[in-house]
Formats: sequence, C-alpha cells, structure tokens
Amino acid sequence: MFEHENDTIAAICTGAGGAVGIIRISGPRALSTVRAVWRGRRMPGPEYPRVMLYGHIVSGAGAGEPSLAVFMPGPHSFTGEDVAEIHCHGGSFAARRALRLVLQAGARLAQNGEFTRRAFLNGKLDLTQAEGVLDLINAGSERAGLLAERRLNGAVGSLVREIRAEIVHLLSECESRLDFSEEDLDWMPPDVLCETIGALRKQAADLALTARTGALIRDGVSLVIAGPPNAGKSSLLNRMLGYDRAIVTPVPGTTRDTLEESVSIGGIAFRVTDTAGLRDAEQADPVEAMGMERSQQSLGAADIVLWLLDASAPAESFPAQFEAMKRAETAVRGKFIPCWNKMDGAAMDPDELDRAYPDEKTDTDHTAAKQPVFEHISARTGDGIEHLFRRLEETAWDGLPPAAQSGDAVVSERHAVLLEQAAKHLDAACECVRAESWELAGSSLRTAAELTGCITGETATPDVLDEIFSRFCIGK
Ligand SMILES: Nc1nc2c(ncn2[C@@H]2O[C@H](COP(=O)(O)OP(=O)(O)OP(=O)(O)O)[C@@H](O)[C@H]2O)c(=O)[nH]1
Ligand SMILES: [Mg+2]
Repeated sequence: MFEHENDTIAAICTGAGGAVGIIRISGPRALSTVRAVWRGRRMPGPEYPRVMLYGHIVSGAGAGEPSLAVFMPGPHSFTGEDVAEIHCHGGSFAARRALRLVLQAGARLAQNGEFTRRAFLNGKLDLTQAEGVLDLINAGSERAGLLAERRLNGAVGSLVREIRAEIVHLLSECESRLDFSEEDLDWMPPDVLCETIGALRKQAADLALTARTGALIRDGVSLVIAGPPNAGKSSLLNRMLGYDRAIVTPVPGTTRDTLEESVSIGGIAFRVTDTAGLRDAEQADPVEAMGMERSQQSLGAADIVLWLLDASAPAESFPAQFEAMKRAETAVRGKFIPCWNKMDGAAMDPDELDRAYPDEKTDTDHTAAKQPVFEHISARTGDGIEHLFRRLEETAWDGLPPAAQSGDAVVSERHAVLLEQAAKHLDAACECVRAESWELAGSSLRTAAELTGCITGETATPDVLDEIFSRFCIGK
C-alpha cells in the first residue's frame, strides 16, 4: 500500500448527492493536471494562489460543464503538496465524469485517507490530529464532535509531546552516567530522578484514563431498572423520561418485555431499560416467564443496574425483598445501585429502612462486607429523583479524575493502550534508577519514548499508519 508517495493523486472528496461535487488533486503534477482538463479566462497557477476561478471542464464534446477551479501551491495546502480542486455540479454524474478526465490526464485514484496521510507525512498534522479528522467525520453528537475538534486542534498531541520531551530528557540524564565519570557532571540524585519519573508516569496514566471519557460520550451508559413486580420500575422510567412511555398498573407482572429509551443526565446519554419484574418462576405465566428471562439477560449486560425495592410494602416483606436483591446482584457485572421506591407511602423513614438491611459482618474475619448504599425516591411524586440522577452521573464517571471529565484532551483507545504501556516502562525505569542500573533504566525510558512517539506519529511504523488511514474514506 502507498508505494508511490510522490505521485499525483485525485478523488471526489464530497459525499454522494449534494449540490456541489469537489475533485481534489494533490501532488507534483496537480497544476498540469487541472490545466489539462479545465479552461477559464484566467487559468489556475501561481499567479492566482487560493483564488477560485470560473471556467469549464474540457470534455471534447461541446463547451463543457461550467465549474470553478482553485490552485493551492504547497506547502500552504492541506496535504503540504500542490493541490488543485475542481468544484462542479453535484449529483453522481458530473463529479464522476470530471474525475475520469483527471485520471486520464495522469493522476492516480487516491486510496482511503491518502490526502490526510500525506498531510501527516509532510508534517502538516500529527497523528492524533489526523485521527481527530476521522473522529470528527464519525462524531454522532455535539459533545463527541467537540472532543474530536479538540484532538484535531492538537490538544492531545501537545500534551503527549510534552511527556515525551521530558522522557527524552530523563533518558539523556541516565545515559550520561554511562558515558561520563562522576566528577564530570552535576547529576540529579536518584531519588529526585525517581520522583520526576513518577510524576511523568502519573501524567501518562491520567491521560490514558481520559479514553473512558471518550467512550462515555460516544457510547453512553446502559442503565437497567430491575426489581420485583410492582416495585414501580415502569413508573420510574416514565418519571425519568417526563412522559408516560410504559404502561403502569397496580397489577404485578404488567411489564412483559424489556423496553429501552434514552435519557440525558448531566450531558451523558443513558440508555434506560425497563424490565419485567423478577419473581419465582412458578408464580409467572409463560409470557411473563419469558419476559423475566430477558430481564435476567439485561442485568448481565448493563453498565449500571438500578434495583428497586418497595418501601411501602409491609416490613415483613423486607427480608424476602433483600434476598431477591442479593440473588439478582450476583448476575450483575456492572455497577449496582439499590433504591427504595414509594417513599411517599413508606411507614419508616429512610434510615430505618436502610437499617432493616441485615448487617453483613462475617464472624470469621470480622471484615465488614460492603453495606449497600440505598437511594430513596418516589416515582409518583418525584422526590429523591434529583439525588438519584446525581448518583447515576457519579457512577457513570466512576471515579474518573475531574481533569478527565473536563474533556479538554481526550485520548482514543489506541492512545490509551500506548500510554498505559509507557507508564509501565516508566515504573520499571524508576526501579532501575533506584538500583542505579543506568543502562536498564535507559532502555526502559527509551521504550517509553518510543511508545509515546507512536501516539503522535514520530515513531509510528508504516503498518500502524496503514491501519489508521485505511479507516478513512476515499477523498479524505
Ligand atoms: N405510592 C406510590 N405508588 C407507586 C410509586 N411508583 C409506582 N407506584 C404504583 O405502583 C404500581 C406498580 O407500578 P409499576 O410502575 O407498574 O410497577 P412495575 O415495577 O413496573 O411493575 P411490573 O411491570 O409489574 O413489574 C402502580 O399502581 C403505580 O402507580 C410511588 O413512588 N409511590
Ligand atoms: Mg412495569
């Protein structure tokens, strides 16, 4: 792939349909190619850099299609090479015909992402910015678009370059100890060196965490509302949505099938699933039993399970309610939030209800098993819902540091993996510095520098580039 990086490439860079079709040509023969297929009173060339000229495409038969052409001489162009563009009518025919003429004039059809790859190779963008281009194209929401834009503007790249520069500096510190004798240089004491490496390690690890911010904003969170029949699960879904989406009746077993809707809480998209109430299969008819089966599956797949208990039920029902809750919790792989509903009809106050939960101290080791922290709401009156929303938001962020939540610089999965590996090598370097094994410390630091360089592209191998740019479309 990409063997001829000095030839002239062309592609339609606008999507199908639309009012205008743009053919982009990049490479040393961009100007002669556009001049071969296009005529105007003023011809594209260095006299008119970045000026849109009016003319028509030369197609042999007739006057040719009216169109605009522009020439952007390198290095001040997107790819850093000479670039020419022809803007013709949209639709599928005009642009395809113009492209055919351009290819006949000697340009080669560009491969996926080849324009952006050239921009990267010519130093117009670093790799994080090139990936930002792709993320911006794929962004499905305003917030995802904003994150991509920040990456495109170099927010991630500049942070990573700072970390890398510091690693390289430390590397020279270690290596100089191999080359010079103790009297020659004024060295950092090993503990100071270790502290500096530790700080860098933390910076790299914290930056890696921001990948979770990206995933959260891109994919949202799946929240499953579960619990016994009649606990008010469907009522809560309706309350969260602000309209009556699910059927609510006093009959236990009303909801038969899972039901999914989207709710935004604190800027995070929650995909909320209402489920059929869970109870002994013998009590349920065959349809309800199938619904319960689906509820069970949802429990296992959820990021967060909100388990409702009925606070208005007689206290004698609580042990059975707690047992059902504990049983369900074993099937949950995500986070689990227990929640008393129907507080408006409860005979006890919140503290009394929580104390009804059996103390889980084990006799043998006396370590307290984690007591559940209950929410207290009324789906009917709306009491406690704001508090529950804050808890959901916090649970979704799950201890991510505020800097990661700010979204200023959010790394991709690829960056996170490299940063985590770099952090491990920095740890190893620290150990070696402590043992004053300078050669090994140097080798770990060198690996960490390579890994961080792979993020911005300085040390990325051609197959890494192939993998990244193949995800782009043709024309980008
Ligand atoms: N007093 C009171 N009643 C509630 C509250 N939430 C729900 N209910 C009532 O409880 C009954 C059951 O509500 P649903 O929302 O259908 O309960 P569910 O958990 O979805 O029940 P299934 O679908 O059968 O599993 C209805 O009569 C609701 O009006 C609440 O906060 N307070
Ligand atoms: Mg229901």
